[in-house]
Amino acid sequence: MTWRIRGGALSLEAPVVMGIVNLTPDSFSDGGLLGGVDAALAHARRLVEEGAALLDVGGESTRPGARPVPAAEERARILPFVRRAASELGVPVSVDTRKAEVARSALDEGAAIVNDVSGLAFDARMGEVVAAEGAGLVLMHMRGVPATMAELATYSDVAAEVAQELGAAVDRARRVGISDDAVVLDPGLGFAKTAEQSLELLADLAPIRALGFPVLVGPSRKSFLGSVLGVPPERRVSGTVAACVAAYLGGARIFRVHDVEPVVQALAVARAILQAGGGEGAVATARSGRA
Ligand code: HH2
Repeated sequence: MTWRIRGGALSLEAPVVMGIVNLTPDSFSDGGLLGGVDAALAHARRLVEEGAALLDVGGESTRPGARPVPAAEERARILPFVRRAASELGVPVSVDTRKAEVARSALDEGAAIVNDVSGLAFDARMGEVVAAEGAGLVLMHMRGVPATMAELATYSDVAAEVAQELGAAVDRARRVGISDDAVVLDPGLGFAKTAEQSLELLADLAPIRALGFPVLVGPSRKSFLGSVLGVPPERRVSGTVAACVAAYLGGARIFRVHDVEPVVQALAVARAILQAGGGEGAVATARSGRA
């Protein structure tokens, strides 16, 4: 089980934690916390020491109602970091962007993965950039854009409809020649989903897994955890850990989080328990009713 990314492949035998580096002034939980490139690199280095096997760098907040950022500004925010992170930190760098020209510049600077929260629906040229560069690709599910997505959270069966719409994103990727082994799917927790719908998706990843791609989840500090816990983002670490473990038991392989060490430790213990009980995958298979 591997994920083909630019310049190599990443093993997904064990759960993979992707550490978040937000170079934005306005992200919902950590906006503006990282100052210059040196501070961002020090933060990223700590995430790698804590066990992040990947880093995901973003220069545009996608929280509900966030202000869109022009491509030139997004590039200026992330490129100096991408350049140094890709050469100095020893783990693949993913760029969290919906814009083809930002993705292309980041890949030129050494990034290996494009994390497109629009699932190739925002920028018609994005797929060609990913295909031409042989980058890994995260196709996340959302509807609309951050300004409108909250109004689009209407589903009769959220797990089935998200899987169907991710299937359409896979078709977009295939049409431009992106190979299946470069693709990872993400239900898009909190994106055009109510808190209940995000919880429902975590409870039932089987329809998405049935598409046949590795699954990534991004529950980190999100408001659906706040709706359960009644605490602000910085106090949602334990909730994030619980969501990651639940998703792992449901078959997810990659976990996009701010708080790397607690998630790495929790997943290592969950994996050890699964192995002690007869092998990884046993719980996910039993829960999906296909045992
Ligand atoms: N969530 C956020 C941003 N990018 N990418 C993927 N693949 N999956 C996610 O769930 C996801 C994502 C939102 O979180 P964050 O980066 O912390 O906040 P902001 O968008 O405000 O920068």
